[in-house]
Amino acid sequence: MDKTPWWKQKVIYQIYPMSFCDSNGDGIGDLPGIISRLDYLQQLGVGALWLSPVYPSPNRDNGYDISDYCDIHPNYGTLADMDTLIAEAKKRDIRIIMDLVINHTSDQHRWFQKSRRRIEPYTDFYIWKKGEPGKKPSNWGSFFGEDCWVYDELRGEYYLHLFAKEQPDLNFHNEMVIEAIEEVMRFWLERGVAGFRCDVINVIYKNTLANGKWRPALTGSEHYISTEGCHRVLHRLNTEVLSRYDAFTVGETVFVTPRMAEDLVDPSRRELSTVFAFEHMETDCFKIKWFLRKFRAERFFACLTKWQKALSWNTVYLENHDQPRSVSRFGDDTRYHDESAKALATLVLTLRGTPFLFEGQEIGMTNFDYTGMEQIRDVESLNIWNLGQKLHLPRALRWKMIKEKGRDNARTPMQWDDTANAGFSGGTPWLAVNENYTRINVRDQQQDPDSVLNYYRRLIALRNGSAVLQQGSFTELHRGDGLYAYRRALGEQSVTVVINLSERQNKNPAGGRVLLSNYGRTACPGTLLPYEAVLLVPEAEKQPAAEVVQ
Ligand code: TEU
Ligand code: CA
Repeated sequence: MDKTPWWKQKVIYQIYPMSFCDSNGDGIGDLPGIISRLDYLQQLGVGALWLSPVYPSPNRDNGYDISDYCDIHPNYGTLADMDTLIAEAKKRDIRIIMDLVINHTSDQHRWFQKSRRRIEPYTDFYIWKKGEPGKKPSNWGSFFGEDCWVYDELRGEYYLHLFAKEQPDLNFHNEMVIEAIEEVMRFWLERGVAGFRCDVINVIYKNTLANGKWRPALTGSEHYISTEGCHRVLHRLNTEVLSRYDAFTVGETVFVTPRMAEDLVDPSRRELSTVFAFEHMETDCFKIKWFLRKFRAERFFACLTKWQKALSWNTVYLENHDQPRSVSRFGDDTRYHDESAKALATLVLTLRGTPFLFEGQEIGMTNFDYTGMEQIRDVESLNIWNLGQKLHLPRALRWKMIKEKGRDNARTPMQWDDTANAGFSGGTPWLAVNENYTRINVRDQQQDPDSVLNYYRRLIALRNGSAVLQQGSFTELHRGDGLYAYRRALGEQSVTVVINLSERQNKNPAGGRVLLSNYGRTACPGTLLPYEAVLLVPEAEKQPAAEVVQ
C-alpha cells in the first residue's frame, strides 16, 4: 500500500476569499462564490484549497485579525455554507485547509476585550507589560513598520503587537491559551477540514520582552524567532490534536534558515508537516522587502537549489497574498507574458516538494496597475507609505516601493472573463480590477489550447500522474545566464527540466525526448528561446515517466 501522504502527491491552491468570486454583488468574494467555481478547480487538477481567513474579523488586516475563531464572517456566508463547501469539494476529491492565525487575535476578540478588563480567565491571555504612558516597555519594532507597544487606558498597561496595533499578540506562556487554541483546531477538524496553514507560526513564543539588539527593522526578533518554547507548543498541538485527525499543517515561518526549518518539519519531532520559507522571496531585496534590489535569476536559482538540497521536504511557491505577482516579478509581464508565466509554471510544478499556487497565477495575472495611493487598501502599504513620509524618503522612491512590493498587487479580483469587473462581481469590487482583464482572463484561456491556463492544466496532470515528479530526488545540472537545469530521478526513471528565465537565447545543456514544452516543441531544442522551458526524458526510456498530456 502506498503510504505517501496525500500532501506529497497533490498540488494545493490558495484562495483569497475576498477576491475570488462574489455571488451576491456586494463587491466581496464569498463561500457560495467559491462553491460555484469548484468545477473549474477540479478541472485545473488541484487536490486541496487553502482559504485565507474567512472568520469574523473587523478586516483591519483582511481577516488576519480574527475576532471569532469558530464562525464565518457574514461577508463570506455562514457555517452552513462552509459545511457545503467542505462536502462539495470532497465530492471532487479536493480537501479544505483553513488559515489559522494564532500569534495574535483582533483587538475586537472577546478574549482581548475581557483581558483589558482583567476578567478571568482572560487576564493573562495577551502580552501585557507595565509602563508609563509615553515610555515604551522595550525597543522592539513591528512587521508593519510601527513600534509594537500600545498603551491601553482601560487596563493601564501596554500590550504587545508584532503586526498592526489592532492585532494584539497572544501569550503562549499561558497554558489556557494553548488549550483554547486546541479547542479551535478540534472545532474545524471535526467539521471535516484537512488541516491548517499556520500564520507566522515561528514567532508565537517570546522568550523575554527585554530590549533587542538594534536592527534596521524588527529589533527584538532574536527573542522570538523559532524559540524552544515555540517547538514545545507545536509538538503539543501535534500530539494532542493534529495527529489524531491525521491533519496536514504548513507553517508560515519568517526568517528561518534551512536548519531551523528542518527542525520544524522533521517527522520524528512531530511538529509541522511542512513550512513556507521565505529566502527565495528575499532574493530581490536586502533582507527586508522594502530595501529593493534588482532581481537576478542566478541568485534566485542558487537559493532554490540550497533549499532543495537542505530540506527533507519543501513547499514550492512563487506567489501568495503577501507577494507581488510572479510573472511581473521574476518574468516579463509585457513582452513575454505567456512564455514567462509558463516558464514559472514549469518551475513551481517540477521542483521537489508540495507546490502551492495562488489564485490567478494559473492565468498569469500581473501586478496591480494602480496609479495612486488612494487605490491602495492594504494596512501594511499604508503604514509603510506614512513611515516613509516621516523619514523624508523621496515620494518617487516610496511609490516605487509600494508599486513593486505592496501586497495589493496580488489581491486584485480574480479575472474570470471580459465582462464588467472581470466577472468577479455584479457590484463594485472592494479593490479595483486590473484593467488587463480583457486580455488576461479564465474564459478566453479556457478556449485557447496554448494558453497559460491550459499549460498549467497539462503540467498539473503530468505531475499528478508522475511518481518521479512527486517523489524523485533533485540534482542541479546547470545554473547560469538565466538558465536553470535539474534532474528529478526515481529508480530507473528520470525527468530533466530546463528553464531559460531570461530574454536571451541560451544553449540547451541537456538532451532527450520532449515530454512537455512551453513553446509547443516536439523535438529537443539545441537553443532555448526567451523564457523557454522544456521537460525531457531519456530517449531510450521505454516506459516514459508520464505520457505527454495534450
Ligand atoms: O504574514 C506574515 C509576514 O511576515 C509577511 O509576509 C507580511 O505579510 C509582510 O509582508 C511583512 O513585511 C502573515 C500573513 O500572511 C499576512 O497576510 C498577515 O498580514 C500577517 O501574517 C499577520 O497576520
Ligand atoms: Ca459577496
